[in-house]
Formats: sequence, structure tokens, C-alpha cells
Amino acid sequence: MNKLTLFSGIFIIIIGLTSCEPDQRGINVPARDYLDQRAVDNDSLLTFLKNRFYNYEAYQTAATNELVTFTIDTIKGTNANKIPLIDQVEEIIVQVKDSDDVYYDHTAYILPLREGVGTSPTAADSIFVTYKGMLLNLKKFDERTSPLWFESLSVVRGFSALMPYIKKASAPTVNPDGTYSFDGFGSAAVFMPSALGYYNSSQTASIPQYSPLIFAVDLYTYNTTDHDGDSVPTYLEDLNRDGYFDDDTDSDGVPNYRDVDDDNDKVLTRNEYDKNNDGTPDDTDNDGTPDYLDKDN
Ligand SMILES: [Ca+2]
Ligand SMILES: [Ca+2]
Ligand SMILES: [Ca+2]
Ligand SMILES: [Ca+2]
Repeated sequence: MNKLTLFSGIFIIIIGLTSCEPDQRGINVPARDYLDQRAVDNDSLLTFLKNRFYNYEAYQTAATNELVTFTIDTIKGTNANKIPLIDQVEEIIVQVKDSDDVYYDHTAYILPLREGVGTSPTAADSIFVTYKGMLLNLKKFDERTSPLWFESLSVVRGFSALMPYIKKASAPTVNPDGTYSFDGFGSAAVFMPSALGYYNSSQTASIPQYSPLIFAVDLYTYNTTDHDGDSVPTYLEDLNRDGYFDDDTDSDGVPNYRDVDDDNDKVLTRNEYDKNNDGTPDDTDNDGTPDYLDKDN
């Protein structure tokens, strides 16, 4: 998946969950029932995780600046004694909102690969990563072995949900040829149901509709984003912390993370967020709503 398809991914999943997809005859087919598909996907994921293992020995022995290619194989024959993935993953719940603003909990499975030495980004930050994407049939649909930047908000939901579980590398060293080397980067994988991926909107011929996805990601560094430059980091502009950045305090149609005056009181957020610079948003009238979201302060 190149940058373009990752970017279009979030777009298509938003559209995909609210619309019909034409089938091969050009007839619109309604999306499958979310709850039915969730059960099917989770069964597929659990069966997969019980019967497969990953190359954990390669990760254990690799140097801290060495990129390891994530591979998965079946537990059988000479690999009968390998540790199944199911014993190494952690369950997380990620919510998906449908067109009626109904939330559905989806289970994704996080696999720590190596710890990393730095801090972790939020799901809203810009990330510098390498990654490998696979289907449950182990077909690779994309791989990047040279780091590139992504906007976490623009990738599929299951991918950005992984970010708080990976730590970045130590500060990079600059090589004589001007390139950067990273040491101590963190790596982790996520196994996600199709609703956290592309659901009924297949991106390419290599990703069929309703495919659970696997991404293994290595994180080198990240930038905390502030999309509108209003001094409030983007992750804090998701006011209800539901992972959707559609919060719009002044209902002007511009979501807060893109709005430089979040309460539309003609005072820029940047000029009323934290005037005394104590790290806490100011609340002049002490009503619990900070000035930058409060028209009468
Ligand atoms: Ca929100
Ligand atoms: Ca804002
Ligand atoms: Ca304001
Ligand atoms: Ca107030």
C-alpha cells in the first residue's frame, strides 16, 4: 500500500460504511451486517492466532538497529513446538461509528515485537515508519522497508490504533552521506477485523472485500500534530476521545482540529487556550469549560 492508497483508505472506509458497493454486474449491494461480519472476522482471527506463530527468534537475536522482516508460519511438523500467536497478543477494543452515530466495539490483537526506547505517538500524530501488510492467507499486499512519513489520521483505523503501543527510536545519527540511522526503534503488529481495515471497499485486487488485515510496523520517530496550528495538539481536539476528529464545538462545519477559533467568539484559540502558560487550559468563569471552548469564558 503506497501513501496514496493509505490516504484514500480512510476516505473509502468512511464512504464504504455508509454506502452501497456496486457488484460485478454494476448492481448496488448493501454492506454486510456489521455484527454478523464482526463475528465472522473474529472467528477467523482467533483460528489464525491459535494455529500460527511468528519469527520471534529473529526478533530476539536481532541488533537494536536491525530491521527484521516479520514472517508468520503454521504450527506443525518441525514447527509444532512454536509458541502460538494467541499466547503473545494483547486484545484491544477499537470503536467504529456508523452513519447513524452508533458505536460498535471491535477487537483487534496487538503483538509487541520489540519494545523501543522512546515515547509513543497518539493515534493522531505524524509517524515515520516501515511496515508490512498481509492478509490472513499470508499474502503480502504491501511492504515498505525504507521509512516514510504518514499522517496517522489518514490510515485505516486499525493501523492508527496500533500507534500508542509502539515506542520510537533514540535520536537518529546522521551518516556521512546525509542519511539518518535509527537505533532502538520499536516494532509491533496488529491483527484487525475488516471493519478496522477496508470492510466492503476493497482497495486493490490484492485486498478482497471484508478482509481482516495484519500490519507489522516499525516506528522510528513521530511528530505530535497540530493540524490547525492553534496550539492545541490534534489528539486533544478529539474532545469525547472516541477516536473520531469530527468534534465541532461551534457547529460551524469545521471540526475543531481544523478550526483556529473553536468556540467562534472571534478570539483565536491560540490566544485564549493557556494565557498564563501553566500548561492547563484557562477557564475564566470556572464553569468547567475552558475559555477556548466557551463563548462567554
Ligand atoms: Ca471525537
Ligand atoms: Ca482547533
Ligand atoms: Ca475562540
Ligand atoms: Ca469557562
